[in-house]
Amino acid sequence: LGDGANGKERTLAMIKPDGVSGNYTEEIKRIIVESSFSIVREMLTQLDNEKASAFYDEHSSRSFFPDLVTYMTSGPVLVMVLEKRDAVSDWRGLIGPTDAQKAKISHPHSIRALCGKDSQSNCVHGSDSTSSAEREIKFFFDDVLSGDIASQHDEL
Ligand code: RTP
Ligand code: MG
Repeated sequence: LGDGANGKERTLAMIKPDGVSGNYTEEIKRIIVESSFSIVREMLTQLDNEKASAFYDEHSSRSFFPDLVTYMTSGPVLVMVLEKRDAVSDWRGLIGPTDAQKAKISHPHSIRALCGKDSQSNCVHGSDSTSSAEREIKFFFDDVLSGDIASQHDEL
């Protein structure tokens, strides 16, 4: 999941509910591919309260946490595993600062400047470190893996 033998790295990207419902998916994916990332996996999914809370567990004591969970469960999200050299920091650079209002001024070409609204509704997520990337990729994509193994066992 981390650095492969080819020197590439993986990160977890997500188009949040406002990005999906605002029809930014195709434009964001075009930016991703033009920026030399490969999309290794992708999944459109609806987060429930439990899953959104677990994903953002590091923020559970923050005052904005209940609003964050409401926002993240307000519609489907598109989660993607992106791969390239320095994928974690390059994707964070592409999305821009957390507050989309600030992004529009300081990083006008960033994705959050393109489709975000404010400090909460910022249309995309990116892992903030290689260890977060590993946790977040497993968070979404190990279910699929263990499900596959379980169904193989069922057939035996
Ligand atoms: P993300 O994890 O989604 O990529 O965002 P980030 O690293 O740029 O920012 P982080 O501090 O991890 O915050 C996670 C998400 O919580 C919402 N938030 N709302 N109302 C507020 O003041 C506030 N602050 C943060 C945002 O959706 C932010 O992306
Ligand atoms: Mg974060």
